[in-house]
Amino acid sequence: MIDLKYLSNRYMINLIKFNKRLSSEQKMILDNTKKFCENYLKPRVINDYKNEIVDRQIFKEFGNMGILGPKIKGFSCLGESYVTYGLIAKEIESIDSGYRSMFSVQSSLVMNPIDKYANDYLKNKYLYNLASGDFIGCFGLTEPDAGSNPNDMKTVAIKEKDCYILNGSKTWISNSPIADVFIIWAKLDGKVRGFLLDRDMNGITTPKIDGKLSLRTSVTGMIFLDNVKVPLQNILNVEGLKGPFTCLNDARLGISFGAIGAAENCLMNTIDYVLNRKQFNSLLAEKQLIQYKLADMVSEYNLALHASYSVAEAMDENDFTPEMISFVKRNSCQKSLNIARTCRDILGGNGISEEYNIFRHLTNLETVNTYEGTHDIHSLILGRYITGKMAF
Ligand code: TGC
Ligand code: FAD
Repeated sequence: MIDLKYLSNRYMINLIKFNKRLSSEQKMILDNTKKFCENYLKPRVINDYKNEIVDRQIFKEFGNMGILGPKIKGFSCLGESYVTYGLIAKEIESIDSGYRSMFSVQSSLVMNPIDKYANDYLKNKYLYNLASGDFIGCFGLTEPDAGSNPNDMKTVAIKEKDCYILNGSKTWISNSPIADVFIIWAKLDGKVRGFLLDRDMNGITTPKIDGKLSLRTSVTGMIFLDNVKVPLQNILNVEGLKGPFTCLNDARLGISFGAIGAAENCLMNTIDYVLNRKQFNSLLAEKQLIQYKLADMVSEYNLALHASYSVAEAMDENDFTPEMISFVKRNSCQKSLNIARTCRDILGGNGISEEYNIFRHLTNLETVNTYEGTHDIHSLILGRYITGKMAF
């Protein structure tokens, strides 16, 4: 019997339901993901966040469920659609954005470029172990002096007779301190190229970035590359910025669903709260101002979810443009941040307590709004699409 609870919540926040459009296979995957999130991630999240605990076992559990690299065909992966990928991300991020980061970096930014651009030897060597969660991967694009403009990267690769030599540094890299596999973007003869590095190679150091007040369940670090010798076969078969950006297209779609998951959790907790909290002799749920805010938030939640769903469908049909993805990444992050802020306000003092989860989602969403292209960078991508003029 298929449990459809993941789409029909206790409170009626899903105004337009799309469960009829999902296959029974998709419903089963999502139902299992929801159960895993409730039973495994939810009980640990407050402690993980408070103490910045990042547990490799979480990757293994994702692997046991079979959800890592869900778009990839073969290599023990699901071979599922973008819609399924997005809905899995939404479920995970309804618990915490950091857990979704672990899932999406591994899936979209590490397994995906290996599947798309690596040779068979590398695919066989790494994809099974990444799918099972035995290996953890990271994606090194951002540098200390090249964030929004990765084309300005300083990391270089030089070709020698029997290897490439890589030098440079990357910063703000999810998973880098615990990674076994590194997808590194570097310039070779002035052109951006991707390289697969292994923890065993000499010259790689990956210090953790301390003092993060957001995304504390996911570890972030730097990567220093000091004359790292990389075998010739470890170069990816793609040239230019379209290499990293074709991977980022998938990851940004995941974020557009994930952020809505965080907003959904804030909304559910807030509705629960106003149905129990009395002020001035009646429930907060009976106040017109509260209902007005709920109506606004539920509208934005539904609009964002359906826009993301439509873009995922377009990607499944291979009939999309990157601007569609910028539109939903930007919209979902901004609207979810606004929802989290309003929910925090509705809970009054309790809104800042860890017990209600909302403040944690709010601080996480500040990161989600920034990484994989900031809100304003996506505005400029859309502005270029609308006017044909570059304003970067
Ligand atoms: P531009 O001239 O626009 O493009 C250069 C080449 O790249 C191609 N391209 C794309 N291809 C596919 N999909 C996309 N979305 C693409 N965007 C660009 C383009 O077609 C062109 O190809 P070709 O063959 O003609 O050379 O490049 P630009 O230098 O003007 O860049 C513009 C800009 C600002 C849009 C770009 O730099 C950008 O998006 N910057 C944002 C940086 C960013 O998103 N960084 C992400 C780092 S990774 C990360 O944050 C992971 S967090 C993960 C987690 O923990 O969950
Ligand atoms: P900057 O580029 O310096 O931007 C600062 C501000 O200036 C922003 O508001 C931006 O919108 C604005 N701005 C920039 N250019 C313009 C312009 N032309 N016009 C107007 N305004 C502009 N990167 C990876 O490669 N891999 C990862 O795994 C990864 N994980 C991350 C995890 C976390 C927790 C965080 C916080 C970041 C992560 N990043 C990762 C890096 C992330 O992608 C960058 O932080 C992001 O792209 C922005 O770059 P920046 O921080 O250098 O900001």
